[in-house]
Amino acid sequence: MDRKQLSKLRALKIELTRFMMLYQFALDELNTKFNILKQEFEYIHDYNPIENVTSRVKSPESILKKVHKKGFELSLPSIRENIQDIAGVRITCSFISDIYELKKQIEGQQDLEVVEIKDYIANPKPNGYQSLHLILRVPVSMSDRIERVFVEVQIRTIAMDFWASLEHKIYYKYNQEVPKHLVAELKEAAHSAAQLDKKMESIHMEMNEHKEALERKEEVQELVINNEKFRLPLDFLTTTLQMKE
Ligand code: 0O2
Repeated sequence: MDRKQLSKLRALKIELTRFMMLYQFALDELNTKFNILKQEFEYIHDYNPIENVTSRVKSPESILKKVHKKGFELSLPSIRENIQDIAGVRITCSFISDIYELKKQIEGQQDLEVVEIKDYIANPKPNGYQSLHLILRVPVSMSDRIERVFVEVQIRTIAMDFWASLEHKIYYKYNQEVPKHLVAELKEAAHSAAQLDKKMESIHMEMNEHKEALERKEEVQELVINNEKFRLPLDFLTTTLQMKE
């Protein structure tokens, strides 16, 4: 290899590294955002809808595989535009309602652009796969410009995640040709996971209602003044008793 070719290769390596770095920066931005959301929500509502967050940048091999599979042009601009899950975040929540609460919070972030939403919870895939996918454009501030980078965010319950990771392992173990009986069993398992999610959600809601009722009860105090019974909020009593004459 002559010097000219070598320096061309070096330039290509730098370009590719910079390309991949952008996706890691976008993930860093999002991870910070989710961390803030998590802590703020916990502080205000004494509750946290996010159980766990993981992220990854797709390997160059997987990117190339996808480019060939989908028949896209093999160039950086084409990859940047067409492969929208090079950077991926996976979030698990305890309850389905948490997933939609989180979606609302993401949509409310001024600097994030929600490009596409795929709701595989409302419309599960034929194999039973359930998850909420958001394709976002995340602004990344570089020294000389702002890049808007695609990131795929998958939000699902712990039960959905349990199912998806086993299904993924089976799919690869059988080299994508899963025996029919396993396909059927997986579908049944997906149904059971969905039932479990529904049950947990209803228990969670009942617990919340009970908690709210308890709080309401605690807030009201009965007071007898001149043989007359008053039911007064605790707040009112506290502030009244603290009033100076
Ligand atoms: P990996 O290794 O997780 O990144 P496409 O992205 O074009 O192949 P589509 O329809 O555009 O497919 O996107 P979709 O359906 O939103 O799926 C993208 C990702 O969702 C997949 O990425 C998986 O991570 C996950 N996913 C989708 N369907 C299934 C499924 O049936 N089972 C499991 N376990 N995961 C699924 P990758 O690139 O395929 O894989």
